[in-house]
Amino acid sequence: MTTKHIRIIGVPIDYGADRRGVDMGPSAIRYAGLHEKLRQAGHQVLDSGNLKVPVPESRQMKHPKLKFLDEIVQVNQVLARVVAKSVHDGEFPVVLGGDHSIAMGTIAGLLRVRPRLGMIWFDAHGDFNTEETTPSGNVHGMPVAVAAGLSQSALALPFRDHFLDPAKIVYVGVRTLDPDEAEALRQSQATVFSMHEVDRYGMREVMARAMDIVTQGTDGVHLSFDIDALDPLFAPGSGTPYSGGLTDREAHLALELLAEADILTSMEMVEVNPILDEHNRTGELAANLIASALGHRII
Ligand code: B3U
Ligand code: MN
Ligand code: MN
Repeated sequence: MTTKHIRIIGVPIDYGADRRGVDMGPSAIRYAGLHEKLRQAGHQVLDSGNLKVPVPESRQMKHPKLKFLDEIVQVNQVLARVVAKSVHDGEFPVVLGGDHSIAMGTIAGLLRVRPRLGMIWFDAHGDFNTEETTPSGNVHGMPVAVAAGLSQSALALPFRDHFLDPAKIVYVGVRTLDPDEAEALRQSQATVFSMHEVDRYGMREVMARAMDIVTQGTDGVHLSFDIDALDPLFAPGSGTPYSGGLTDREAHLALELLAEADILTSMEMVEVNPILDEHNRTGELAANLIASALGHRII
């Protein structure tokens, strides 16, 4: 794979999720040796540290249908600027979450430089709810709907200058959707490779089809990886575990195939929760998966 100038950006935020803990994700992934692994894979690595995020205990939750709206929008506006600058400078941003609400800022920043972006979204969930369909009010269940222009709320206001074309979005590993969220996804042009397709066709075929879609008429490919795409057996440190997920081997293969094709231009790793983890097992898995996506091979 081509040598990349990787820019690591930590976003220690957990306002988008119901459980505390994913704010410690960036530390857990760095502690697992991310920098060394990426340097071993032949890349240059620079780290911007973490964005400033206020502590939840110092804030009051105001909007029950969009919990911590103001804080989330504020952090994502900064993130969008940092990501856009990184891409503009020719770097490959690796954003470490944090909960999945940070994808709003990451994608908004990417779209400023790559308006025809394609995206692969690994997740147990669809994250395609809006303020109308959300059962929880948790914003980490909404970032794809915001990016695709479906949200009409204050959450989407700052990110309305560019939208991600739903036809350029591919999901992998989905296995739970809320009823209205599923209907919205059916109505959209996004492609969903649920666990059914992974089981039926195998990861190699699913990734071949996914890569075909996200490289058609696009000017970059973003990988957004929610660690709960993996089965909780392999990734216990995740706030919203759902059984029947990917094995560690399937996940590594998927990311190695992406590395081999060398089509990625940015990535993010989210929802690692060290409080629920076992001796940073999930943090290490997350670091190893990032390394796989960026060309790390044992031989
Ligand atoms: N769809 C549910 C659950 C959920 C979405 N993303 C996560 N959980 N991590 C919701 O709350 O929107
Ligand atoms: Mn998610
Ligand atoms: Mn998820």
